[in-house]
Amino acid sequence: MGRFENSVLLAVDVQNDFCPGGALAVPHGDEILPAINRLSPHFPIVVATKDWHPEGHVSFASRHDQEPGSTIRVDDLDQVLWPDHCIPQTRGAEFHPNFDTASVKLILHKGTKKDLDSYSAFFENDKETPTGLRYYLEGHGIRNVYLVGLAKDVCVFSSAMDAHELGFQTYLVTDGTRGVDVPEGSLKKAEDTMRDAGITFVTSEQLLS
Ligand code: VGL
Ligand code: ZN
Repeated sequence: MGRFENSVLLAVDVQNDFCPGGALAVPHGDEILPAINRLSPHFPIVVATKDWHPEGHVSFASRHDQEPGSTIRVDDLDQVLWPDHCIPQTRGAEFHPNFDTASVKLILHKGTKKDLDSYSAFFENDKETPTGLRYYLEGHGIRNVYLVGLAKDVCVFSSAMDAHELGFQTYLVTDGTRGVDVPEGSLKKAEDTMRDAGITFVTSEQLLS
């Protein structure tokens, strides 16, 4: 009966492309690894996601002859455009080499459809198509979701909001995540939205003391 009984550590997109030197680098993104590696052995289940996009993906600015950072409408959805990133079989799509994956039970690939993006680990960006993670977690009796990973204001944010809305007790581990803040202002907005929704912000030290 550990203290993280009925809890999952959800490590979102801890991939080279989101770390310094990567295609879509999150400032200081690699600084989250010590906290994640300290936490993961304490959890009965660790799930890690990978952003996993085919070439020519709808989220790539290059596909639309636009600059990264701009936003366009695609199929009635706002789509932020990014540099090409997380293409299977590239180094950028691999987990960061310092991510200790020994405790990872499930690796979930998301954003695999060429014409539909997926920020959240639970639903694709149409907010309808499930990834199946909800049923996996419910099948394991999980009630609490602790989030770490990248980026705080994009995929971690969407995953946290969905976890909360699906009825999981949801925690954001603040030293286990960093934001990209594209477009500018999105980091503060995401933090405020998560806090206002009732998501609990904790540090890894609080969790382990
Ligand atoms: C992400 C932008 C585009 C993320 C994924 O993992 O936060 N951000 N694709
Ligand atoms: Zn992506």
